[in-house]
Amino acid sequence: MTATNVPEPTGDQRDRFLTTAQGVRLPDTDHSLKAGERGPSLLEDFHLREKITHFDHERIPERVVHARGAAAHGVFTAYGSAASVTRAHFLAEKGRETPVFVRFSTVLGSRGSADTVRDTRGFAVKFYTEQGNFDLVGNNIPVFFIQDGIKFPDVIHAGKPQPDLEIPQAQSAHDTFWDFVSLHTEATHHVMWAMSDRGIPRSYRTMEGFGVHAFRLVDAEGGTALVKFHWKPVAGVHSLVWEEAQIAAGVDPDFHRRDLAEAIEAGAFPEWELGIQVMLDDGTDSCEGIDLLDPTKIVPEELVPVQPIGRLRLDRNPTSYFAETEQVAFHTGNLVPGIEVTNDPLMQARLFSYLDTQLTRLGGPNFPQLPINRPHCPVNDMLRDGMHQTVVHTGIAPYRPNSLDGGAPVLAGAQDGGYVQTPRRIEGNAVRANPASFEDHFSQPAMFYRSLTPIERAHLVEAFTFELGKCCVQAVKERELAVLAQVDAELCAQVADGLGLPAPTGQPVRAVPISPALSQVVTEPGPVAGRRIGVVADAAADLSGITKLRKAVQKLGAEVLVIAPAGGMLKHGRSEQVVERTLLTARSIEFDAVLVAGGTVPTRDIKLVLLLQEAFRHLKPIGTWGDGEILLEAGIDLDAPGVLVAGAVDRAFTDALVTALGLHRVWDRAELVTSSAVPPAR
Ligand code: HDE
Repeated sequence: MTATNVPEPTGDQRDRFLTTAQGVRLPDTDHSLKAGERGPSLLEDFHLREKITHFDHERIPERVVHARGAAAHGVFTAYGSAASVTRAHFLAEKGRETPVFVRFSTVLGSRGSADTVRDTRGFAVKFYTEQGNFDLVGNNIPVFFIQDGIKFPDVIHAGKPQPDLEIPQAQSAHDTFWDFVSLHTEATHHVMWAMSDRGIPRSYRTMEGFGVHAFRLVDAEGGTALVKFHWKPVAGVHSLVWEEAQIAAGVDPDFHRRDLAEAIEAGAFPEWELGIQVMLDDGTDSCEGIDLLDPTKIVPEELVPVQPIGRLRLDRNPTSYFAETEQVAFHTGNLVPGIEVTNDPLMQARLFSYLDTQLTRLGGPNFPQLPINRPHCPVNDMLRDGMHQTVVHTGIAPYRPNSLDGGAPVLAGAQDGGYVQTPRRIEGNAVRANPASFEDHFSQPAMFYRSLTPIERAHLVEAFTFELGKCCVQAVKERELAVLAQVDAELCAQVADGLGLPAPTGQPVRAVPISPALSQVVTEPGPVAGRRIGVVADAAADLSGITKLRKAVQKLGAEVLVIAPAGGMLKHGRSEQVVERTLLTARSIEFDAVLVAGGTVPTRDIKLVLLLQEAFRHLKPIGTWGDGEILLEAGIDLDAPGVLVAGAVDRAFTDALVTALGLHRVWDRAELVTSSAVPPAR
């Protein structure tokens, strides 16, 4: 019951009677009230007017950035290892479980845009802690385009579709974006990440997340440390290849959204470890010469290791996209005792923006009362009235001090869990200026490029060449080449080659330390939980072999999906298989590996050829048991790396498959299929 003593609406569409919003039961919702069967509609039809009026206002403004998103509920469990640096209960208390809601997003596209475009991804986590909500509103890229929040409208206006025709949608491959970033060279580091494989993640489940800014953590004794937050996916860090991303944008624009929901549905709960890099808070706001207030810089993990402090698990899909994923309102200013901000000028502007944006997006100041935004601890503010106020407050003195409500509510000092800011000395002249330490825009981009493996560098070169190749203004291309010439001569030369332009000579960064943690290519196989293996079969195929394979990989959390020429069931002897996909409904992008079941009758069906050839080009494990004839027919070289051929589904076959899946891609095949030259290893 609420304070007005009426039942809370259940919102359950399965309740028995259809009613109006006023609770009046309805006998008919299919015909408007008319003056006679063939007559005009009557204005007095309150049901018609209510239904249409509400429909007219069903949409709310989409987010100005990060409009396209997908979310899930979960739980965060603290390891307790953060107790030495923070008094925040949800991080410090070993084993404490905190409910969370996590929303992933792209930045540039509209709400209906495709998931797999090349872009930065948002990674926003709302922790409903017992001390109030803490929001870690991060990205999958650890640096940002700008050093000062006042430039945010500029970079976003440049990246969004161009204002004359509103194209291209959800793309940075156009003149205005490259015009801006080539002039605004502090963007270079972020651009390098976006052009790398990080710009096209395989799945939200295989993305790292970063808090980007340095935060100040405060321990129980008031001691402080500067930290950077990292989310490390348990499934490993993996990306799509560019052609897959492009195919998915057309074939399945919901690729990431579907993947997240289906993994949770299947019980393969996505998990991340939360880690922190802990740096001394010695008054310099820097670490080994790296300015911690500059959000275009990282602190290499080799310099300051990431220490794990807890684990996030997503285990429940939203039940209402609108009520939860759309209405959730993150705010960088949602902080709890033990977590404070720094002077990073990007972070400072964000502290204003996130509250402000909700006023128009969610229609007024009471959005924290929406169920998805409500803290899971008692709230007793003195905020009153406003549009969509849903709390019926009691008491008569919403002010302090008061005597009429007995002086309540009282204030909480630090000992009572109050958010008491650590005193921080701030002085200086009011200036519009950056510190000199913000001026180096090229060393870390060079470190990033040179820390990648040859195939990752080839992908990055191809991405730059693609994006600049989509620009029409010659001067823009030339200016970006001049920027790349300041980073790395090889990178600049290769992109210039692809564009058919001369490579300018700049002053490329000389020696930089390499950070192997920046590469995604793994040499040891990782977990395969949540991976999908497509198995092509027909009625003549060895169906019991499929069952064997399924049993072997299911133990590890991977899934087998049977693909056949037509839907229904496959039957062979006493074996049966349900057809989960047909050659018409399946596309290679859905699978991490594609196999052909032994005995399947060779066919030249172009859809099968395409399926196998795409999987081959996208460096996925491919295989068959039996004579391999069907792969040969599709033009697959049986001796190429990552092509598994065996007599039957046995232990050696499934082991080889699991190892190949665990390495994510058959990198050794890259040289056979990549369109741009793979630069030599350094
Ligand atoms: Fe955001 N950002 N941002 N941002 N941001 C928004 O807030 C903004 C920045 C990030 O799933 C908006 O509620 C400014 C950095 C994510 O709901 C808005 C600046 C990082 C999300 C906004 C930044 C982010 C947002 C749009 C520069 C990574 C999606 C709707 C000072 C660390 C959250 C909304 C969700 C959303 C403003 C820079 C991440 C307009 C002014 C840096 C993940 O308030």
